[in-house]
Amino acid sequence: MTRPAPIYDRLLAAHREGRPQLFVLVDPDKSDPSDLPGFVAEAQDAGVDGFLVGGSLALLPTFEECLRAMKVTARVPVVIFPGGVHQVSGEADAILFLSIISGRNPEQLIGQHVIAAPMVRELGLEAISTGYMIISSDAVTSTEYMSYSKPIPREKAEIAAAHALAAEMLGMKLVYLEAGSGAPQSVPPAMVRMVQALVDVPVVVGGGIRTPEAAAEKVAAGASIVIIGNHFEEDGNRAQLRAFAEAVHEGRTRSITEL
Ligand code: 1GP
Repeated sequence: MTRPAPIYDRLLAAHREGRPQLFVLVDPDKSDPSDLPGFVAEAQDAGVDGFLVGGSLALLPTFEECLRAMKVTARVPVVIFPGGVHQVSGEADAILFLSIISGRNPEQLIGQHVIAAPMVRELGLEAISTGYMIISSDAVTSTEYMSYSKPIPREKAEIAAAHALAAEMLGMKLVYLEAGSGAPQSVPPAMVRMVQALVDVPVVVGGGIRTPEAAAEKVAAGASIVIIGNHFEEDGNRAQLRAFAEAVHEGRTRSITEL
């Protein structure tokens, strides 16, 4: 039986229609739940297309509280970006069912998923199967350290492309290129370009993106969804939400040489 997948259908429609999306990552450890309804309203008014919620650690027991707070004002999808099975909740619209395919750690490839799957089904949560690849940066990121997963070297675009192809052949619905939260270097556009040229599923790119130009560069290279986390954790940067949304939405129409 095919289960309804409204959030994935929405992402896929945007991908097929050439409408790149900006998603903002909310880390519950760095967020005050009372601030979230206002932040969500501000971000979506600025053109943000959706939110991811999660993080590698859970220092505070506020995960579900954050989800509930976001749903007060959210008109766009609120999707769990799980750091582990402790971040499964029926309060979200969907969950990225992430398999860290760049690594060879069986727990991150299938083990945690076996534990989470019955819970996800019971909660009626839409699971979006995602081939998640960690791409090396200049620093060891939390994602890499916490997952015991080796990253793909950033200059080896063809290795990332082969992983993406395998993920699609295995039936995964998204391919996610992750430089790591706060990474000093984001995913190279040449890698995004090679990956998206090989697969039909939407390509998600995140980690270390700090300027509208960098976001537009990922889209011009073929990213369908760009994720920004750290940058908007500083209140002073929120005024840039609209500039980022516009850069992503218009990124396809620009040539990379203009950036
Ligand atoms: C999501 O981990 C990223 O893919 C977010 O990275 O916090 O560096 O934007 P930043």
